[in-house]
Amino acid sequence: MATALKNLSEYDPSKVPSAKGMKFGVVVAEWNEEVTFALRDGAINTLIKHGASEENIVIEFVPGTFELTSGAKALAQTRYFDAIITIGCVIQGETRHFDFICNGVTQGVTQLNLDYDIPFIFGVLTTENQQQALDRAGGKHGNKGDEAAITAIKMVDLIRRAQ
Ligand code: DLZ
Repeated sequence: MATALKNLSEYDPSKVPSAKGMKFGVVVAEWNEEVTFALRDGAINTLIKHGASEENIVIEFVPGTFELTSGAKALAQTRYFDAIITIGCVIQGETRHFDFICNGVTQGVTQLNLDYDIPFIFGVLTTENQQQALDRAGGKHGNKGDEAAITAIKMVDLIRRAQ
């Protein structure tokens, strides 16, 4: 379903396992911080709402979405976290930078999911303009940070059950 038709903050709480005791790394891009900080807040509030404790959530910042891969990798190498959430926002401009950054972070996060035995969650908005991003950062389409947090909890639970 296209996000224009979906509210990113709507989910069935009965299908969300407890996040008690889970440890999360959250890597946040500083580019478009009006959007990414709102995504970060959504993710953290949702993790806590489902039982994670504040001391088990570590937040780190990177300059832009392109750096999310190396930031997430640095956190993964500590072997401390059960999941790492990447948060960024790429707004389509007039240059091809948009495609390069989107391709780079998508491939980077995908590769991390293959290289490590923890999930890396893609909390990255890729939009045509800032309004579309704000609509998905706590606006009329909900908050992609909430969706990223729920995905992280579900993936940690799945991996634990599969072991
Ligand atoms: C350079 C750039 C541009 C044009 N646009 C964005 C953007 O919309 N969102 C974002 O997170 N970062 C952007 N960046 C910065 C790159 O992600 C990166 O930080 C720089 O290219 C340095 O590697």
